[in-house]
Amino acid sequence: MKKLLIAGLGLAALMSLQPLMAQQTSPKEKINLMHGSHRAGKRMDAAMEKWRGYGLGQFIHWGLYAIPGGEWNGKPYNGAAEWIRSWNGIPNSTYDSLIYKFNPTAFDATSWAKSAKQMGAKYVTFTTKHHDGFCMWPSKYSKYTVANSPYKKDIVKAVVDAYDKEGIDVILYFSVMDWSHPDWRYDLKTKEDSIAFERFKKFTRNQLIELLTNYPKAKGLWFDGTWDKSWVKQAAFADELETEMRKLRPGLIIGSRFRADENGKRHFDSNGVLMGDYEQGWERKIPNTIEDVHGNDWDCVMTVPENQWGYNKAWNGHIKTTNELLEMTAKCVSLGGNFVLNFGPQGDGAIRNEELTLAKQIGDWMKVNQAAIYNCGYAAYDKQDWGYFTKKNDSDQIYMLVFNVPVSGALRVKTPGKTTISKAYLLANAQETFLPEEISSNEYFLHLKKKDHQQPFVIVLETANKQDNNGTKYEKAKI
Ligand code: 2OX
Repeated sequence: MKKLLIAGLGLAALMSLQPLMAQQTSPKEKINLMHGSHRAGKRMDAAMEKWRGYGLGQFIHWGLYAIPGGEWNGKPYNGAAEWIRSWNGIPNSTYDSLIYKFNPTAFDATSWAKSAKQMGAKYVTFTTKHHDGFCMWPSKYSKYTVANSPYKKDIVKAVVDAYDKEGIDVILYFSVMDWSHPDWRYDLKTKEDSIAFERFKKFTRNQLIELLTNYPKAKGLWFDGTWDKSWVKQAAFADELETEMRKLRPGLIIGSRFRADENGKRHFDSNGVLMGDYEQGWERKIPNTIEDVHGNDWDCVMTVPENQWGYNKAWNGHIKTTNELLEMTAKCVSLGGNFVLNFGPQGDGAIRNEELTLAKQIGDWMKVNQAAIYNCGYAAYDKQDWGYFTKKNDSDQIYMLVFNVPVSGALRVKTPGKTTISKAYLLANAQETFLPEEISSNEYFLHLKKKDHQQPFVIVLETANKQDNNGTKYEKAKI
């Protein structure tokens, strides 16, 4: 009997080891996960199709940190302006008393939304609560909110309503990490930490349900501050909360930064499958090839200076130009992603002139060339040095976004498979056509008449399917 029991235990132990051993010998073997990804492949519902077609978005970082604007008592803080509370040069309570100075007399959500619309942004991601914990809406779960500032009014509501009115979708940014909450922990080392963090989890859940309930027009949530061990350990809780939020708001869009699986894997679960609706790892960086995005949806969030999200008076170092930002937009769309440009409004609520000018210039280009950005994605044409190809979703229309004109004035195009070019013309002026010179099988030159261009431009390619012919004049060399 005892022997049998031991043998049984041995077998059970062996069986419980099996998945691990299987994984070691064959990494493709799927592990059973309780809190991994809930889906394989892209979401294909209307809300996500719309998100996929946005192309260009706006990010706004606005909170108490905009008041000091990257300096304290005349001393510059060298980190990102929105991180100034973490600087040991300022006591936390001194920073938190900025709430009494929050009275943005120049704040006008409608003028922000009009500027975003003019730029061509199809969505905005707005900081409802950054790491400092200050809530831009009158949360009933916190005293550290706009309601207790001299301004008093609900900023999130003003932003959601104004952007919605302009036809721009709103995504709510929410930092799980909350420096001002007494129950926030970076890790759970003691029993007290765990008890405090249980309260913090309830608070986080309450705030998220509150946001989704108060602002039903918001299309999604953009999570941040989810990298600390304390939160990474909450796989079951976060999974349940995600399910609850999705039930409350069908179609809700959540990125890959919200939760970890039970092994602490973030963004991609232990089987390498994306968690959430799109990959949220492209912060201030852009993928180089289509392989880098693993067939997933994604967006790239980008700052104008190197790493400043909240308002910083001193924009040091390289400031990205309009053409650079347009090129980033083109590159992102060509690899199936959206490009989201960050704005950091001032403490008084006005957007700085440099940003307004960028928005205007991007918008001027978008007005002429938007067809190559909206509802476009990966074209599956070989990348060429002159720029980027995009393809209209659910159509064969191809766009060539030209950023670098070669000295020869000849733009190389390699068409895939049986595709031929039937028509090529300038998007800005359809009368300006190109006669493609066929230089090889599936390979063409488009010869530009003009080589000096101040701005990137777009050429539209209409394509057709090649008839099967027997043999070709372009024989490959036998080697
Ligand atoms: C970077 C290194 C270590 C710990 C945290 C960061 N971090 C935090 N980087 N970016 C952030 C926040 N995400 C951006 C979208 C901003 O909100 C920035 O403050």
